[in-house]
Amino acid sequence: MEEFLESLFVTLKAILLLIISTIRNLFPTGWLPRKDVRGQTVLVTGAGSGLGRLMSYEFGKLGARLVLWDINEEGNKTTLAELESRGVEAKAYTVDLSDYKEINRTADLVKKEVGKVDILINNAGIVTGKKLLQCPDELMIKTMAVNTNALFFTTKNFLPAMLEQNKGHIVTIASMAGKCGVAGLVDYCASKHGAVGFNDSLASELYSLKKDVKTTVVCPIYINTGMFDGAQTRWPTLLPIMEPEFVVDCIMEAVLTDRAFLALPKFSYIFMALAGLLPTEVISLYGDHFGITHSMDHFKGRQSRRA
Ligand SMILES: NC(=O)c1ccc[n+]([C@@H]2O[C@H](COP(=O)([O-])OP(=O)(O)OC[C@H]3O[C@@H](n4cnc5c(N)ncnc54)[C@H](O)[C@@H]3O)[C@@H](O)[C@H]2O)c1
Ligand SMILES: *[C@@H]1O[C@H](CO)[C@@H](O)[C@H](O)[C@H]1NC(C)=O
Ligand SMILES: *[C@@H]1O[C@H](CO)[C@@H](O)[C@H](O)[C@H]1NC(C)=O
Ligand SMILES: CC(=O)N[C@H]1CO[C@H](CO)[C@@H](O)[C@@H]1O
Repeated sequence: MEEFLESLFVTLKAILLLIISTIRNLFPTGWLPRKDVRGQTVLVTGAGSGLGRLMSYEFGKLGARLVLWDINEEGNKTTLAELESRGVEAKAYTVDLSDYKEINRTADLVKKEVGKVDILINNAGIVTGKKLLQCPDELMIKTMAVNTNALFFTTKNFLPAMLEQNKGHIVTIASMAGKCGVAGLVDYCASKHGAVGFNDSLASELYSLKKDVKTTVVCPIYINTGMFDGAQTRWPTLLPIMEPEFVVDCIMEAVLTDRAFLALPKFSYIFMALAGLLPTEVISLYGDHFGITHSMDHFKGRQSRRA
């Protein structure tokens, strides 16, 4: 009897949560209250370009203090100069995220010079864009180091203070490549699946610790930042190459409303639901049909720096 009642109670609670999260996922969420980040410290990796730079600007507008990490010194300077011209408090560090010792050294510097971090945004990422047999060993190892392993070490450094104050947020910019496989993206997909797995386990650990540290994982398809130049889909109306400003708006909304998972565009939710049900042959058929299988055939990658 006790077992039955307890299961019934959990099921009712589950149904309620399901309704809430469906509403959050499928409807515009502009009405949800957003958290206040004024005076909070936000660390963004890969802040010297693309999404990282735009997210830094957005957090700056909201009154946060920024810590910018990038391997690219020039990019770091541009983001920093722009923030400073807007009167935002910011500090930039040059760091190679593929070197975990360097992550530790830089994290120690940040703790000394800036203090604790309230929101950690693991955003930096790289892509090789070559098929398995053409992909140089060193580049594959580097992809895993930057896109997956770095998550361990940045988080290990900044999570303890969050746990201590029972408040904080770890954001992981993964990709839809963390939810499916694409020809020409072997190392990238493996690394982004790693990032998604990292998010899930971390969230589970935080849940079991009953700590109020939030996690958000973001899984977009192609974005027009330059990183994936040359990649294309067959029907851009259904699967568009998204503009970075749009993606960053959605990410800001997700982070500020403590949403655990964001997939972009919305069509991706349907894809994921179907992918969980359909056999591989059917998925491959549709992958071909929508041009996903060949989306990397004309990949050029970053040729020039763009915001
Ligand atoms: N552009 C897309 O189509 C797309 C799609 C889905 C997910 N994403 C993900 O979004 C994130 C941001 O991508 P973006 O499009 O803004 O790319 P981007 O190339 O514009 O920015 C990535 C930044 O990371 C930095 N970086 C690279 N290696 C580094 C290292 N070893 N150490 C420190 N910094 C390093 C780069 O210098 C660059 O400033 C990445 O994780 C990417 O995988 C991008
Ligand atoms: C890096 O820092 C983390 C967190 O403080 C620590 O657990 C880890 O042992 C450090 N690794 C190295 C090589 O210093
Ligand atoms: C990330 O973790 C949260 C919490 O467990 C989960 O709700 C979310 O679905 C996870 N994201 C992905 C992409 O699996
Ligand atoms: C060390 C490094 O490259 N980071 C630089 C980022 O830009 C600022 C401002 O120009 C420099 O002071 C940092 O040294």
